[in-house]
Amino acid sequence: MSTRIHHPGLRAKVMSAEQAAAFIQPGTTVGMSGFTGSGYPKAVPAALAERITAAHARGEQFQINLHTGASTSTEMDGALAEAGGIALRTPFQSDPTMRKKINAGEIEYIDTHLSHLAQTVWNGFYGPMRTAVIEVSAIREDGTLVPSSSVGNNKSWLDLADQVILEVNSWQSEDLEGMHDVYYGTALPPHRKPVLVNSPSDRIGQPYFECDPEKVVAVVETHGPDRNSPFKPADDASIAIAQHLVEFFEHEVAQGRYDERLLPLQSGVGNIANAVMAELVKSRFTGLTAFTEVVQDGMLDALDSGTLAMASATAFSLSTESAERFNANAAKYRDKLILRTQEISNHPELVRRLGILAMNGMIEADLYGNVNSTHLMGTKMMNGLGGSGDFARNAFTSFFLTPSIAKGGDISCIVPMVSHVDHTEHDVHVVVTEQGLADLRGLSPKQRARKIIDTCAHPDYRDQLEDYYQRALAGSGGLHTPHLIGEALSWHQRFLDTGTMKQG
Ligand code: 0RQ
Repeated sequence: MSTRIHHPGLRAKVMSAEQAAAFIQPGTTVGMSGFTGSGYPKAVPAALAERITAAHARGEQFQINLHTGASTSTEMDGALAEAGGIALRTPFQSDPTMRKKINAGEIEYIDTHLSHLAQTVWNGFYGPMRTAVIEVSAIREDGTLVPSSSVGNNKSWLDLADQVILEVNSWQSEDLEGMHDVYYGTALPPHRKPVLVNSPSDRIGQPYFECDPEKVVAVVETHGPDRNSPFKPADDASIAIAQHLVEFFEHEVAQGRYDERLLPLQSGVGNIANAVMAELVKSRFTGLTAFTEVVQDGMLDALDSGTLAMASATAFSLSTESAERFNANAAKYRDKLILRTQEISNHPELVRRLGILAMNGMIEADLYGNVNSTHLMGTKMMNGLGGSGDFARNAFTSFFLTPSIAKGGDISCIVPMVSHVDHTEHDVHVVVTEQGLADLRGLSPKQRARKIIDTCAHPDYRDQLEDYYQRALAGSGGLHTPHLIGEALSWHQRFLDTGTMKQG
């Protein structure tokens, strides 16, 4: 038995994943750990998926509603979706099987701001939470829990659930202990108090989760890695986008709007986010901070080089190589990393106070700067908006980043009208593609359109956009935000009909 379970009463509850999964009942709501592929339970979801499959084979109904922090992995979201075990999923996923089932109408999916989910569950909108299944890296003698590689919504799920299943994962570094900051000061209105984080490095909570040992029905020992997506070298478009950003940072420093250490950075997940950190490492900037959701490979590199002095987040999302590097050196990062609950890592009050530079990926933007982060051709869910909205609305500067084209050039990521809106023009300050950076601050809608066409659109689509815009100026009902309403979504329809947005 693992030496990581120090509480005798909880040690007595160690059992197999199959035995633990038997506590989960059909039709109930389960809160599991997991955020961008880290800190999700490694064994119980698979055992539950098997149990569900067996129940379905006997002709019995068995589905659960599943809440997490954010995305998990094939072993969890993938296995449960494959088994047909999910009725409702929230707040974020990025699993191919689950995505397929959501888009086939088989799973109800509620795409919600990541900082909002805990309070909506506390408020009862999702009904009672029967079970929490939470990965931790150790159980202390007094029954408090050392979180693992993500904190996410675990504090709320542990508090809210009637019964708790713990997975103790010995793959997670023991040196994670001390890195977390679990805040117990959140309350519902009218009892809310200011959240007193005045700098990304401020600690306001405690390093452990509280959990009544009486509520724990099972403890499962595991030794399994996080999702650890393979490292992809940055492509040319990502590098160009990152270079535009670093140039812009220099410009803002020269204007006196950012100081030499810029402002705390938030950066989304993926290739572009890694490329931005890589360009910053090459730049003259040093001693920066991050107040973000996720620590990716690029941030770890930036911490190593001194480009970043510290980072506050709620989770890791590392490649296999970087996860190994982190696990071998975790103690070294303890005073440079803080992992908080996602209510706090993404807190609008803190994003506004700290003056965050928020950089997020997108699917498409339109002429006026409205942004679609989630829906392909307006109807197919990709992942979810995740934390992008938590940050964009309150950021000091809100950047949205994308290559100017997708699918080998058959899709323009700059379109007349976005086919779904996640971030309105009011929350989008700067749009960046590999073609250039459009600073939209202080511009009217028509000035924004001019800037976006000239700066961000791919040359293959620039004339087509210009043609639409000129005809909208001539034929629009109103000239505040000119549009040809019957034609505004025709680019998407053309792609669906012919496989390309290009006019014949
Ligand atoms: O599909 O792989 O089938 O070709 O969309 O596109 O270029 O690989 O982009 O991995 O950077 O993801 C917005 C999805 C971008 C991501 C999004 C197709 C394209 C490809 C992916 P294929 P790329 P990325 C912090 C903040 C929301 C959550 C967020 C995201 C696939 O950034 O999920 O910001 N953001 N969280 O071909 C149709 C277009 C398209 C398109 C690209 N215009 N139309 N398809 N694609 N543009 C993290 C968290 O909150 C957890």
